[in-house]
Amino acid sequence: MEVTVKQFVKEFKQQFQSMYAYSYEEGSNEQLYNALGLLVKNYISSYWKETREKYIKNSVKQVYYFSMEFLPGRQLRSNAYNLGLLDVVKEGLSELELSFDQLAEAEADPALGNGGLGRLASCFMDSLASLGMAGNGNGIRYQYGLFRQKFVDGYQVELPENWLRYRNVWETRNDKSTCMVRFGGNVWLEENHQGHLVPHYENTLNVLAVPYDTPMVGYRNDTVNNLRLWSAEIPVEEEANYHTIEETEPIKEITQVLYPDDSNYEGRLLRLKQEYFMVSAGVQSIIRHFRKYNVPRKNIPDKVAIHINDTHPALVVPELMRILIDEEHLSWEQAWEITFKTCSYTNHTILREALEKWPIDMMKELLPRIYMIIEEINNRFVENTLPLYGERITWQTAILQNGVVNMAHLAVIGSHSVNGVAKLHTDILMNDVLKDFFELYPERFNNKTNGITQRRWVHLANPELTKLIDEKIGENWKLTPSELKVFKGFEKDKDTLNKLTDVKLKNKKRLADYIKEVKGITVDPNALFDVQIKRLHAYKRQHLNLLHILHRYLEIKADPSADYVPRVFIFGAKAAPSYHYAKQIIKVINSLADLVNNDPDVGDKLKIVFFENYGVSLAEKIIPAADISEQISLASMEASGTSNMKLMANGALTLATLDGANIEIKDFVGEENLFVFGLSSKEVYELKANQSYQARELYESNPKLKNVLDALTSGTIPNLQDEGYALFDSLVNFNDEYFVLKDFASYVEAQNKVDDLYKDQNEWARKSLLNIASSAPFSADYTIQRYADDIWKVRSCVEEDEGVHLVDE
Ligand code: AZC
Repeated sequence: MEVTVKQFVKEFKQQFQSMYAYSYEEGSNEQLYNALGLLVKNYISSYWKETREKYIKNSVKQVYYFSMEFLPGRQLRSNAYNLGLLDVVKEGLSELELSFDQLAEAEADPALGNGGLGRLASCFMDSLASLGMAGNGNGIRYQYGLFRQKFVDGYQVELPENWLRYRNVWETRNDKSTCMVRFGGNVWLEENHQGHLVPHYENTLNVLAVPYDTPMVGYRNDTVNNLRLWSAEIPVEEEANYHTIEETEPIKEITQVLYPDDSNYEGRLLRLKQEYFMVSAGVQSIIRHFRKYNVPRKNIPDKVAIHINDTHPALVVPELMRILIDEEHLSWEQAWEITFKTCSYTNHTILREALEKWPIDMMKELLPRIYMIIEEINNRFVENTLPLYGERITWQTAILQNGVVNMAHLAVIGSHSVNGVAKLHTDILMNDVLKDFFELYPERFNNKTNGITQRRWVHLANPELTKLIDEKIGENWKLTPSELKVFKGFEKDKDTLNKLTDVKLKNKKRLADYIKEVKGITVDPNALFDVQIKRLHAYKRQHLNLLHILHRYLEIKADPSADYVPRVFIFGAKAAPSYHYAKQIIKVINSLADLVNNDPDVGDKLKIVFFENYGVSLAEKIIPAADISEQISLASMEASGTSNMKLMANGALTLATLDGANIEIKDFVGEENLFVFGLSSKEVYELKANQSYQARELYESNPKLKNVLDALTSGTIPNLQDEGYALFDSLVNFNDEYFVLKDFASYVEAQNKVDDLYKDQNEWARKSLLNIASSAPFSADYTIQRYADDIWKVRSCVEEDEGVHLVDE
């Protein structure tokens, strides 16, 4: 978009003054940021309006991505960038002696998700808009995001994340588009005069769903899509029925916090309420919008695709059925045909505890009409399946099983497409987790390997690298990511390799300064920066990393004068508040950090930095500075991973098990350009099947390993209560569920190879360059193109010469 610096400066001053009634020179960073954000939003608004009108005018098919989580990150920089205004804004502000970077830091980072799943949803929103496709997000406007993590004496403490404190300039409250969502009460069906069975409700809890819309700005293509987040309120006409603040709680709490405590019944009930609230409001507003198209209802699947992001929004299936039958008066068969063709589902995990199951009694009480519909879907499914496939398969795939509603089964049965998020993961779904369904519906299953938006994760997070690539191969790769492979041609070019090393060093210096500022730890930017950033979970094996660090520490202590490649181990990870073991791992790493970072024998040879409150903004600081990307989950457990892709795109070398998308990383960059170790998923399956694994035997037979494990309980690590014992017990006495000890030796061996390579900086830079140049297939633009072609059947609405242009992969 065209805005001159002069015009920007003038408009910014006016904007500030109109908001705060004094001059910008007196503004705080938060105020200046708010003014700037609103001004940028003003620039966006005309495109936002035009995009919406264009979609309606051309009767364009819309995708609705239903997700309980979105992790958009800060939006000022990326919005200005995608609009093509970033340089103008920076220049304008510097004329006013203001720093863009400083103002940008004042933006709250909306933590409306737990991790990979929510961030993927946001990368997808960016790609949908950048490809010019009509893609809408649908989710919840949690008043408090995921807890803010602090460490107190090395222990994780959770504080509320009040991200809306200073207002949110990007959102628009849209009172015109509210919906009513009903819970509980009694429902019965009665025939009306046209002979339709219609439901009657009494004593329901009625909740007003208020949408807050946020623009999703496409990259230089004038497209602005919508992310709609719902907030729960008391319906105005019912306000008089509420007499005390306490009475309003059941409504307000629905959108108060992300993932309320699910360790008790009340918490789980609230979660189910949230799911239905978001689903019902979303589906109602889709149907309302669909009417604008003036086409028959049977054509809904030609104009609407609803995507179910993990099982959390799976109630879309019965809710769409409810609306089509109860409100639109279609027959069951007509409604089912529409629903099934409209919905598609992505599975993001094989962890049993994450595959949602709701007690039938709870569902019946909270959502009586929805439960009736689920029961009918189940009955019809059983009726059709039993004669063809027999008892075993039918009962294993039924939706209602042993007193629970199996949400994955509901999602699969109600969707025309089911996908996993990396090749291995999809294979595991087909051959293990959902194998009976694969027998019933092989044609529904497909793989869509995850992706990331290079715009946020490379262009913006790593401007120096971006500049270097531009200098060498031109700027086409920004619009056509596959062009990045041209960069491979520079693998032997001394000048490029030196510059690449320089870029990395600069990024590491910046991170080192930040580490000093927030952690008070001095690290040497020339040391190897080894990064593991992701949720803390036993299957991701941060404790394998921990054991290796402890092993290193013991070696240094035994021989401080030997030649070591200096390393900084960097962690970022939140543990679920009720996940005790994960919190114990955090404590042990923090205590080990205290020991190592203050030991004069160790000095720069080894440092440990565990950042507090890992999230999108912190990731943007860490990733450009990483040398090694730790992707060390037990093979078969990590569905895909996405930090692996971001780190690769920023030139980190991957140290990986053959799990999730690591396998595809290896395939793209070549085995010689990363470090692979550990059991394969096949070996993991075999070990589990024949139950031959004896962790204690490994402990007793490998003296190095024994040494390390004993150090957990010997008092070597200061300031522990029972956390060292807890780790020891789980690994040795409770037979090490995630085969940490089994993979230890090959992990250490791989880590030694990492050191050897780092000594040859030229060779390191060459491999780093090859990783960058091979990362284009992980552009979310390609991933979204595949979803669009294979699942949603939607196309770009912009001219071929505008914005992102995918020729091939
Ligand atoms: C994650 C998977 O664990 C991760 O491997 C994958 O890359 C990511 O989804 C995106 O597909 N799953 C979650 O984050 N799940 C939840 C409930 O947060």
